[in-house]
Amino acid sequence: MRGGWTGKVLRVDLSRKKFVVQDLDPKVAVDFLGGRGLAIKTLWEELPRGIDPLSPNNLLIFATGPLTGIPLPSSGKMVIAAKSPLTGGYGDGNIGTKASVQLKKAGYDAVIVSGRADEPSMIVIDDDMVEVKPAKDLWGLDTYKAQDELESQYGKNAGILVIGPAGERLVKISVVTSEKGRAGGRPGMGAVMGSKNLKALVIRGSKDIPLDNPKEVARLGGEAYKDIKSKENYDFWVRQGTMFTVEWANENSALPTYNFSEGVFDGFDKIGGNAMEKIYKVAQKGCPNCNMPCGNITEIKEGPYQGRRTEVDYENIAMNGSNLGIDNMNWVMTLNLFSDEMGLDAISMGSALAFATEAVHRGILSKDEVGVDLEWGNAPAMLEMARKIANKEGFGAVLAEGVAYAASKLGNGADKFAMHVKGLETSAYDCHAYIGMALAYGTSPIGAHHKDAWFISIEVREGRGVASKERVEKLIWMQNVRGGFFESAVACRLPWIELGFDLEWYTKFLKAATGLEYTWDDLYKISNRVYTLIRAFWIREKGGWSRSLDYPPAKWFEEPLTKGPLAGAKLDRDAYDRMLSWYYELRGWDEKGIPRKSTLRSLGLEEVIPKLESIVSLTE
Ligand code: PTT
Ligand code: SF4
Repeated sequence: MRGGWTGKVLRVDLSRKKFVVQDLDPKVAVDFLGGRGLAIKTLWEELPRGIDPLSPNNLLIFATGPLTGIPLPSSGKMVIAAKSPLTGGYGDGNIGTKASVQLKKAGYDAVIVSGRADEPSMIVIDDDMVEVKPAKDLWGLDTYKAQDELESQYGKNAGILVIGPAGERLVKISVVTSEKGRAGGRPGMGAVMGSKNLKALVIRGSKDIPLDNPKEVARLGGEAYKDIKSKENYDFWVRQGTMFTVEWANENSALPTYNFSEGVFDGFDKIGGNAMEKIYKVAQKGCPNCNMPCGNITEIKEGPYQGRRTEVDYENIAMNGSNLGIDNMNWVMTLNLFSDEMGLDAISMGSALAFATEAVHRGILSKDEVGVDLEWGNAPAMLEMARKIANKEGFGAVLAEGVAYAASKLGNGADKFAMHVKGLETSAYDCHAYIGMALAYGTSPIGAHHKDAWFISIEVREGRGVASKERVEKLIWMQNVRGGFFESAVACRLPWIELGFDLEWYTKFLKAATGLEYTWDDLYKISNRVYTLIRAFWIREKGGWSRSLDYPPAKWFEEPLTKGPLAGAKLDRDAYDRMLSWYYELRGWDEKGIPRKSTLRSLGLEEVIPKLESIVSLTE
């Protein structure tokens, strides 16, 4: 390998406290790039079918890609992947952290963790020295305290990944965190880490990342950073980051409100980007190698966390603000900080709290049963309920399994307002009026996450309510760029999305780093390969497939918006079904959503055919 990749993968077996360094198969690198691609290839090949995701058999993968860590824009990201305990399918998340850069500098493209330590432990990687160390003193600490403790031992430049008490207790909506305010792995990656008795990874590297043409990387990097800074929207982006989306979503009737019952919220401006910037923001933070930092550090001015600082993003604020009927920003920030400290996914936590509140309103659940006065807007009660989730206490233990499980426990039609796809809670875009975004959630390869396709942006720009094949083609293009390319090359997608940084830069970056001349057609093929292999993994783990697994929540079809300019809007089932059929056709999957043999062959995945054929019948 000429550069970009280090060509090495570190394997750590926690059960035996042993590690081994393996070569990265160059063909896998070229055909799957890294990150999500490498993760799904590994999980498909190595994970025994049907394993319990919280058993030592699961593999927890921390994977970079050929662009990660090198001095090019926003390259400080990492993918964390495993079989998900929340969904039972493929799960991953993307985190911006020094750990990604340090890992490459230590000489590894990925760390693959197997087994389970017999006591709370951490993995310390110092270039070629790898140790599994006891971490009893860290166990039980929240993620902020654990981060502080590890920084004091290993220095501020060390890459640190930690779980909080939620991950330790195997709460299925828990994430892996870094640097107080970065979080990744929504589909329960924190619980997988907890199940391995692994509190933290500490990574320090001192090597040069191999590059095919270092001079060209430096030249391109210089130009690209300049280009990003010259973009029209740059200043506003750095001031507000993702937080401007609160106002934007409200204006477009997409701000999740009262458990996604409405798309507009009366108090939106109190929790929006403008209020954040003027009243609460005190500092700015970014991921490594990024010159458009979007981390908004804010200060909580009242309530139990008065004086504390927290990093806010749109998703967290919408899910724990309007979606819970809370318009007091101090309390929304409090919930945000709580989720970070505990290592709970802020999106799923907001969804679980909203689900329980709606269940109380519908008379399916009583306040006595939950032991908390759950009411829209009652922020202290929401915080109390969140505590119960993190501690798996009372009804909190049910919500800790995710809203799909909670709905199955409650029965009485609760599944109609459990806002998830495939078990992963929907992120913060109401889809009553956005059929394309609903399809993006429905077909996202990890469950209802916007990361693969923020399709609502196209619907707002080019018109709502269009259920055409062209739109589905665009959706697949978007998924391939975001969920295929960015998740596998592993770089932040926001320069492209938010500032219009041209995609053509990335083929140049790849050439300078790896020496390989990828075209965008090559990269789309890699994305198709990754998506199709992920689909094969789901089918294998679920023992079959049904179209219903690719459907958004029933509420959006059945209960129209009642407020705002789009009152009356709801999704149309026939139109959704048509779009889903086009989606399958364009991906080369059959009418049930199962990849065709011809597709598997054309993507170089023929070895998948016999395995899948032993589970479902495949069409040519
Ligand atoms: C991501 C999801 C998101 S997406 C947000 S806010 W967003 C939530 N953040 C959480 C958080 O914070 N704390 C917490 N306890 N839970 C949280 N859950 C939610 O997790 C994030 C940025 C953002 S901010 C986005 S859109 C972009 N996401 C990228 C992506 O997915 N891929 C990629 N190549 N580049 C991306 N760039 C942007 O990164 P998940 P981060 Mg996150 C505190 O992890 O599992 O992917 O879910 O990673 O470092 O915090 O950066 O409005
Ligand atoms: Fe990180 Fe934001 Fe920069 Fe992306 S734009 S690399 S999320 S700071």
